[in-house]
Amino acid sequence: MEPTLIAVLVSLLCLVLIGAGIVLLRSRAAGELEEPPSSAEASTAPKGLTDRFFSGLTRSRELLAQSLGLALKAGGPLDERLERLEEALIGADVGVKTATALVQAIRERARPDATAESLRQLLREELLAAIGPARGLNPAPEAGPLVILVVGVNGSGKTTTIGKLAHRYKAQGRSVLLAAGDTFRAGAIEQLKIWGERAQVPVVAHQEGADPAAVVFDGVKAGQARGVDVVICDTAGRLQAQRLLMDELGKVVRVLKKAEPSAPHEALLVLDATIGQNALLQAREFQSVVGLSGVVLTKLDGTARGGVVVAVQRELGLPVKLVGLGEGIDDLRDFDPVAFVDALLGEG
Ligand SMILES: Nc1nc2c(ncn2[C@@H]2O[C@H](COP(=O)(O)OP(=O)(O)OP(=O)(O)O)[C@@H](O)[C@H]2O)c(=O)[nH]1
Ligand SMILES: [Mg+2]
Repeated sequence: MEPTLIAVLVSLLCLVLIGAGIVLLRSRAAGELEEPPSSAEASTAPKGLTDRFFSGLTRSRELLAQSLGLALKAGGPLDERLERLEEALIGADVGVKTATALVQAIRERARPDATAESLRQLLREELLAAIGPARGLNPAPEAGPLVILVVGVNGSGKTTTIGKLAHRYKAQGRSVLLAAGDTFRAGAIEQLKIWGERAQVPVVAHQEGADPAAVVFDGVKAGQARGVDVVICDTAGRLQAQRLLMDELGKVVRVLKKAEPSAPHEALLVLDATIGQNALLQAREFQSVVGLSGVVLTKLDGTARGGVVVAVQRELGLPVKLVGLGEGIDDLRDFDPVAFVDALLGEG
């Protein structure tokens, strides 16, 4: 065979091989694009805050909607309609005292022939007045770190909230330090350290069984020494009836004040939104021992009994400052009274 012919055949062969390669690569790429997204990707789709309030409060809203619809729409004397409204509010975990006060306020403003819509509007206004304006977390003091103490009964979501809060402050460019004040429950220190890693913030911890007051003292001192912006102190879950543990919490606060007299600048009670009226009892006891500055309402994404928010704010004067809408690090939001009331009344 002529050498030129061989050269032509070899070049032809190369061209065919290159062409086949390109076709193969293209079809692979197309195949990859056509693959469905993995479940992990699918589950990270963002969801609007109002939507999440709305779905979190489904149970409360449904309870309220059934009886509220009846109470508002049915004919008959205004007094009878308002009585039914009061029952509906109690059924939605608003609490007897608060329901009575709300209905009394509506009675004073409603016309005898009030339409269902005007009663609903009055209820919306009175609920918003009872809850009060949105209240964010307290600002940092003039000098030294903002010290946040987190308390509540077992499993209410304290440690998870601390992890989320640390992440939020970090995202705002603030430096954070966590103090592992739950030395009581096995595994609690490790759990906080895991949240510290996730949020990429340091954790000050002693051994299990150590004095929690000493841990938070060291946490605040370390925060001051390192020039940290925010120190968040975890504490062990305790029932409000456990006297010894409640006394221990009193000591934690006294010792915190030795480290920094103006601390804690924020004392947050973490309440599980699924427990309803029991939240009021808890709040009262913790309030008397700690002097709370606000409430974090967790698990509002579950089968929440959200009406209790109104009672906590009105009867204890404690603002709900934050809400937990899931177990993830981003699932913490400022409490928005308007979104909340509209979700409760079904106006999402
Ligand atoms: N769905 C949902 N689950 C939450 C939320 N916050 C916390 N949890 C879950 O509630 C459980 C208890 O949370 P923790 O943060 O350990 O509660 P804790 O108050 O620190 O508990 P103790 O330290 O044992 O008193 C965990 O399974 C959390 O994932 C929330 O907003 N929504
Ligand atoms: Mg905990």
